[in-house]
Amino acid sequence: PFLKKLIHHPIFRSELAPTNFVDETPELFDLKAETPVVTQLLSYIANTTINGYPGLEKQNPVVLTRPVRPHFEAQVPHENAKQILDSKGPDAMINWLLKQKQVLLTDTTMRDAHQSLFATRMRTKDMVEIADQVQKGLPNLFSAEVWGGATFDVAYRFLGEDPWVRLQQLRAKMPNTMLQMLLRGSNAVGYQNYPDNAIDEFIRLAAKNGIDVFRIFDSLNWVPQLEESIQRVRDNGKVAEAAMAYTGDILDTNRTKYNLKYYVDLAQELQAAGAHIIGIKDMSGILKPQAAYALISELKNHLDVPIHLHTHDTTGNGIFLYSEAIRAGVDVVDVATSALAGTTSQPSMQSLYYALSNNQRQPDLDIQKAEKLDEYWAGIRPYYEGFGTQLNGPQTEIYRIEMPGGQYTNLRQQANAVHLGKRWDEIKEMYATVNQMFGDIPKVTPSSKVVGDMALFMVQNDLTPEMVMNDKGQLSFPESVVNFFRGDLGQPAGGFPKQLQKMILKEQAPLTVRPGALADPVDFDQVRKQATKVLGHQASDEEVMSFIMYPDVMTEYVQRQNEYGPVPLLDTPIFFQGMHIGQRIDLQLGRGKSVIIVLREISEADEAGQRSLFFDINGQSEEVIVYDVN
Ligand code: 3PY
Ligand code: ZN
Repeated sequence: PFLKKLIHHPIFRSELAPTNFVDETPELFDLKAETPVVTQLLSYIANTTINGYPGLEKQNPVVLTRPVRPHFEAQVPHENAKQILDSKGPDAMINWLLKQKQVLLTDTTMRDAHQSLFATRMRTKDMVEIADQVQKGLPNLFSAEVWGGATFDVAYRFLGEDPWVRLQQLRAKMPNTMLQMLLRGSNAVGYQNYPDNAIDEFIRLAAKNGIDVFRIFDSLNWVPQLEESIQRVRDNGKVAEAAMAYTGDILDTNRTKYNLKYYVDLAQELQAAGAHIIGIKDMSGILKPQAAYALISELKNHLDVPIHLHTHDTTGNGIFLYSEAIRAGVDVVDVATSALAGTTSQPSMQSLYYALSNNQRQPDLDIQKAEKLDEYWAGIRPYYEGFGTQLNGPQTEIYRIEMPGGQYTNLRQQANAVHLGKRWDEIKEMYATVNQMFGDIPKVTPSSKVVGDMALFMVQNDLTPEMVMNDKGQLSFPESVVNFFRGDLGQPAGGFPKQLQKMILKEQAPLTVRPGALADPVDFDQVRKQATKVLGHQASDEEVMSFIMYPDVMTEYVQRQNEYGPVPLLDTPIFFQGMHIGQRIDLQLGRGKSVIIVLREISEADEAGQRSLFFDINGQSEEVIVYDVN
């Protein structure tokens, strides 16, 4: 503790410590005065107060009060999807689902909604505080999508949180609801292919920590990339939902690559590969209502398994689309609570409920409870305003541009970062052009990133498709583009455009087989050794897995954690903004331990750019020194 106290002492940390600092600083020996955890958190708060949160425009902290949580009576145990899955297994649950007259709902509020509305920044604390009430208020949900996709790396990278802990906490609060995740097939929750033994271990751990339903997709709809995951999910006794990424327009007779037959054949292959459910993943919101009716009717005719439809409301027709899909017999649809619904997110749960009034498929939802829960989410939303999409309404050009809801904000941020914000309209058009150059591919993580990177690259360098095609080896293409053409993401339907592939790969030979089949298996023991060294304790299986997928992100995460302590304990406004002078917070450290922190004063910056922040910690004053980087 002495050493920890020493290295966290602000003066010692600021490198201004005189050589006799230890002798001259008796409070270092007063180990009871404060815990190192409080010192670490103070250092985080002080730094954020002065320097802001990366990626957020710095503004004076605004006081955002915590929204009131509704309080529902405990539910009597009753039959729902989770109860049947746990008591009788996946096949019985699927049979039950097929017999339901009502359409069932997946609530995406804690995953895709915030991924698509505010760059995946929702913090675990804001989820865990309401999770038990979500379960009590919405006991008939098919599932709650709470994990996977971009949430995994964003938790470590930007929120200083462990995504495994998020899953464990939600599982504990929602034992009677099926928890669902988005799994990128052989890319797991990363952006590249992993060896099969890594995928197997990832699925084992996700299942062990609480995932019931795995929605698995491949960004090129290449079935060999999905087979391993489907099988492993089955082996773990969980539900394998194989999703087809929807692209094109099945009713457009001028665009036949992705026609009705393409999807019916694909769905049948996935069913044969062991999928319990077929998902339709309309990640961009381009599935039109009549096309949905045709597609789902046809799938219902050809499949024995239920169909789960996912869309984004980017183009503004979400509820109409669902209405047609429900008329055609879709079994489950994805919705988000109203406060986090619409535009790039999913359609509103509450709106859909009313859209189906007097319809025999109206979901069994207690609308008043759903509306009460929504008040909580409406109170949470302003915490994340700074990460928003700046979209005020439907974007119908997306029907043509086919950009996923989750990518829209990200690519825009990327464009801003390279000073191309003003050329955003051009970038969107280029996105559609690049898709055609690449042979018309489904665009979803990570193939969407490849198309986005190329579009940015072309706009940035003022390139036309002709200039690219006539290149004499001068252009150095983005790495993701080269990897894609090498076959690192797998094989697209109809193959790669050969001439472009040759030009981009230059002398390299492309893969024609599944990358995972060639990759050396991961050596878990070796990764455990490295992870243990970085962590300073014996790495758990979950930590080993995270190091396999994100070695650099993990190393930085551990460093920040050592510096700033358990930042997930801080309320969200404090986490993103720091404190304002006079503010008082009651920090709950767990096990009934709480600390009252008051920020009294902030000094002007001295010549070295340092500012002192004067806090009261449970009535004792404490000074923290921070460099003002502004
Ligand atoms: C993800 O892979 O994160 C997605 O949400 C794809 O739509
Ligand atoms: Zn989505």
